[in-house]
Amino acid sequence: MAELGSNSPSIDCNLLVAKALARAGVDRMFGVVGIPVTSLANRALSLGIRFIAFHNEQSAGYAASAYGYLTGRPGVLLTVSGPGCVHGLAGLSNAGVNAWPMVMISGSCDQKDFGRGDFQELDQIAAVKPFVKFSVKAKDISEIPSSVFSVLDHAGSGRPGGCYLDIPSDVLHQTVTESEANRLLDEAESRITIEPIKSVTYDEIIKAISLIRKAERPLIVFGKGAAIARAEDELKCLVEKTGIPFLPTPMGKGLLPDVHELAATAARSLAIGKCDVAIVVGARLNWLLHFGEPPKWSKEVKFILIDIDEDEIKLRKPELGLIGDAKKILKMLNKEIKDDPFCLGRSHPWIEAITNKVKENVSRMEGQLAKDVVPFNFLTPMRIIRDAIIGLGSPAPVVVSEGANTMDVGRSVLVQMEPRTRLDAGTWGTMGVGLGYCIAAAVASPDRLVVAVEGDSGFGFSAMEVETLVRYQLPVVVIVFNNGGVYGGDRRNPEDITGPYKDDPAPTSFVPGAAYHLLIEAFGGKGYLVGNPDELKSALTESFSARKPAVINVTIDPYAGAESGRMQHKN
Ligand SMILES: Cc1ncc(C[n+]2csc(CCOP(=O)(O)OP(=O)(O)O)c2C)c(N)n1
Ligand SMILES: *[C@@H]1O[C@H](CO)[C@@H](O)[C@H](O)[C@H]1NC(C)=O
Ligand SMILES: CC(=O)N[C@H]1CO[C@H](CO)[C@@H](O)[C@@H]1O
Ligand SMILES: [Mg+2]
Repeated sequence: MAELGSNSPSIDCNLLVAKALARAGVDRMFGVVGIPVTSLANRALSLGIRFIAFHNEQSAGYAASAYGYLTGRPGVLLTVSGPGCVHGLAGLSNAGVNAWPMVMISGSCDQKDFGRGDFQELDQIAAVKPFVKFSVKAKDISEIPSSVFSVLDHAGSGRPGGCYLDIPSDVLHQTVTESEANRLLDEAESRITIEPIKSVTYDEIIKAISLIRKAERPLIVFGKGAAIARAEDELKCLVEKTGIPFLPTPMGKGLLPDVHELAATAARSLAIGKCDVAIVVGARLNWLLHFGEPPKWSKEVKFILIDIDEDEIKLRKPELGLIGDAKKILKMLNKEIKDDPFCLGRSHPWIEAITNKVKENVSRMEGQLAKDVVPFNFLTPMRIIRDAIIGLGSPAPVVVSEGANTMDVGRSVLVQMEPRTRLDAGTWGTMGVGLGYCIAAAVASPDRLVVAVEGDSGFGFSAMEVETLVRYQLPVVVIVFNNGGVYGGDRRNPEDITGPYKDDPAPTSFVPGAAYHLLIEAFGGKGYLVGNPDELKSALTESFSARKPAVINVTIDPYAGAESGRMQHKN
């Protein structure tokens, strides 16, 4: 409250939140405005924080999580109370499960009316609980600066994840004198809350090196934890010093170029099935890596796990766990290896086996890719897209991908040359991340084009955000693999379908021939409809050089793929 006679003018809480965010280094926000957060968005804008306004908090939340991943600093989502907060949980949970730094800020109902059925009333602190590392409610304007700094600190420290800040609408309406605001901001800024990251000991490094030296068939595996630690230079150094082949997880792709001579991606089954020591950097031994267990992995394999999270090490019980920042640990390893050089070399039987397998797989794949199949299967258009992307050179575009067949085929065919240039359905296999990720990537890396390769079902989850692309004129080209539904056409045996609704469309089917390219034209973007190689090539050439929002609707044979993509055993 501005005191009578005080010569310090007062500022409102919206401005104080914006000031705290700006001081803490926040430069972008994603969200949907409404009661009680519209002024907050405008205050942030006026302080130089770009506010990207979405249609749905779910997409905005996915954008905030990916922005956190791409920049290494928490992405911020702003939502209204009640349903806005609930929609935002999608992004918050996505941040948690992928270990990306993100903060959701939601307005909430008036504190004195809580429990009486106030407008958009929800116990938001309880709602976010399963999805966050840390949450705080600012019960008074004086708590704003410290709350803002602490949610951001928690989101980014240790294993990154989602955090939540709740600001009741009555607090948003409070004011404070400018001098008091500055005092609170200074105090919050000076309070260091980040817990120091543990560092590994020299003995642990020596133990790791001795395990690696004794290995006959070593393998380096890395994931998006290594990507967020920006460990690419250290990984390159380790791989090249030791001559050990490497296998990235889907989003680890690009930390080292896919075309590197020690890339074992095309010999994945052999590499994980036969390796005796696996150095796993910033990747969890979860379902994506078959839990590190037989039959995919050998019974004898010894894991050296490098992870920021002690709990991850406790859970997996590796031969050796190195807890800490991947970049720092790899630096230490590389330093000791330098004084003690060893390198497998190309004629080492393990390297030869991997290299031969890679050649075999690649030439089989290239044989299939070389054919022009029309109506399109998945491979022909994917090859054309791959070549168009390679043709762009550096800086490479960010590739966003979701879908079942479309994402699986894209992961094998598209080539990643630079770190953090692939965003896909991630640890949860989440559909609906597409447009949010596109927008985050365009905003995080303005020099890069963004190319999304999406199944028609995957695309549909967030398709309305094509308007957001047009509104902000973002350089995003969305390519929709249109096979008429989830996994494509109706594959059911007609005899199995009975009952009063047997004539309904299959649960996997969408309207055949959906004109997705017209969707973006409704907002003034550019749409293309393509059904053969020449049409696709010309649409890619034109849209890649225009660097304007576009949707390319690619007609795919509805029976080209497989149900559940590569996860049929689980469906
Ligand atoms: C949030 C969410 N809902 C549902 C699913 C189940 N699901 C897996 S893939 C998929 C869509 C596959 O169809 P499409 O994107 O068209 O890819 P296609 O196989 O046809 O190329 C769905 C709905 C999911 N993974 N995530
Ligand atoms: C062949 O290569 C692709 C990627 O290029 C990979 O996904 C697949 O697992 C490889 N096959 C084997 C048997 O390793
Ligand atoms: C409007 C239009 O021509 N839509 C096409 C989009 O893709 C579908 C399905 O693959 C085609 O059948 C349609 O003709
Ligand atoms: Mg589909």
